[in-house]
Amino acid sequence: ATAQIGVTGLAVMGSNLARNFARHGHTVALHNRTYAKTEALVGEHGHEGDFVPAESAEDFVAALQKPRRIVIMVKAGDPTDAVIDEFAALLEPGDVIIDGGNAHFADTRRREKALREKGIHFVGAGISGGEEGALNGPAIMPGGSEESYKALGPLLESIAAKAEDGNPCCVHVGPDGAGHFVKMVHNGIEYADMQLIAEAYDLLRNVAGFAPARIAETFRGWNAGRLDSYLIEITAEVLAHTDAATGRPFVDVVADEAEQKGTGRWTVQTALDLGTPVSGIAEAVFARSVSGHRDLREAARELPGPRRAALPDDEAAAFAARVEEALYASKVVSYAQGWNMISAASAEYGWDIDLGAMAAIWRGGCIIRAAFLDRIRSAFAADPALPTLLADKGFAEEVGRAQDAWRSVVTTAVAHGVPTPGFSAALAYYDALRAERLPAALTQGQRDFFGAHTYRRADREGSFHTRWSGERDEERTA
Ligand code: NBP
Repeated sequence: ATAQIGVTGLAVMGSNLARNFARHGHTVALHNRTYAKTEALVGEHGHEGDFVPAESAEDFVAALQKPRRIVIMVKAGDPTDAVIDEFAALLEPGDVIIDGGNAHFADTRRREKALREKGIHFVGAGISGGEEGALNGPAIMPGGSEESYKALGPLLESIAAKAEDGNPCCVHVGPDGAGHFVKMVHNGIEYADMQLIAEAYDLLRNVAGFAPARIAETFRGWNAGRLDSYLIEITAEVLAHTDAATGRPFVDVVADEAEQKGTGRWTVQTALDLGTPVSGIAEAVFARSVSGHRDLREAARELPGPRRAALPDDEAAAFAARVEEALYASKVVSYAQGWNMISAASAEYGWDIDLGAMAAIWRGGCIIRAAFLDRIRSAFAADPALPTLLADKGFAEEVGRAQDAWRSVVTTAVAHGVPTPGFSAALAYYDALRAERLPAALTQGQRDFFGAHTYRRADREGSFHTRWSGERDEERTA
């Protein structure tokens, strides 16, 4: 046995990860259900490093040094279960199975428990960065036991992206499903980021009246400042692109119906179960969903509303600067919500996740990589128990300074009939957190009225009910 690691499932992600391991000097055993893919990989890229192609699962396992480390990169869901079962039968206690696919964290918890009973370590590893990241350095979020990380950490860290300070974008997140959980929230935050950027574009197009090429320039400018990030950078590229067939801006020839593969939806479903408000992510998921309802949009096309008229040129540039502030403030809110969700899950499942470390490993390799994440890392370094990012002194000051512009942008959007669910929901969350009193008191009164659900009083302890249908006197119920 010569291989330090094995990869099974050699579609685009698995092939690229295998090549990444090999390029870093590891001997990599290769396996795929359809052997032709294994042969093709060795044929095309065999010169990049030491590969041990195996036709059968048995040969693959035999090629691996102990403890055996097998990365599974097959389709999420049933195929992953089938492949786990196939290999678990061939492994010994102490061996490690890594699922690098996009599994739901609840599946990872189930699989980890089943394999732990056999003495096999199961590591659900979130891998972000797409095909390019898999080959040149992804952000890696492995869950599982401490012991499994000892056997695996150095290998994963060697192929992970490196942040600007040289540290690998890979850290042991926590037990069982913790890795896939944070990967899911990463994707949810990615949805929110993309929605906020889309709203900024819509405002620059339909309120400021900028053409796509000018918006691309605006985003390039923003990318040199505090919004510096992969997503802003590629936004400028997409907006600057011209469709070869028509000569029109590319963004104008693409159907305006956004699709999704499901991790945003999982994030929102899970947030509902955990009781953590991630309104930025939810609005982003719903905005994609609204865009896809061609039937509803056709039926409502003629409804009255303001005509979209561009601002005069001298006002447009000042408006664009305010959009940058609104985008930044809304982004801080959606990250605050995402971190709040990770913190809640960590407490719920006993994962003990280092919140600052998540920001540190997302600085490189992954889709939400951004200079901004270093600020989040420092915020948690200064106060590991920070209840919300909005309470960090630096973020509080910045968002405070942006809030006039933020309110003005949302007001302008409403007046012009441009939908900004992300900007608006973020502002509503900010105002809800800072409110001295919320109308939730009235909600409690209504609940007590129709359902005797009781309420607590602000001025004394206990649970109370008002006899609404009688004398309206109050009784203490607990
Ligand atoms: P796919 O998700 O398209 O899966 C194709 C692979 O699964 C092939 O190797 C195929 O083998 C194998 N497979 C299937 Br399908 N059913 C199988 C079964 N019953 N038994 C054994 N093997 C089976 O590949 P991918 O796009 O490379 O993604 C791999 C994983 O990584 C997925 O979970 C995906 O969600 C995740 N991911 C993808 C990206 C991305 O950017 N694409 C990013 C991050 C994570 P065959 O060759 O014999 O058909």
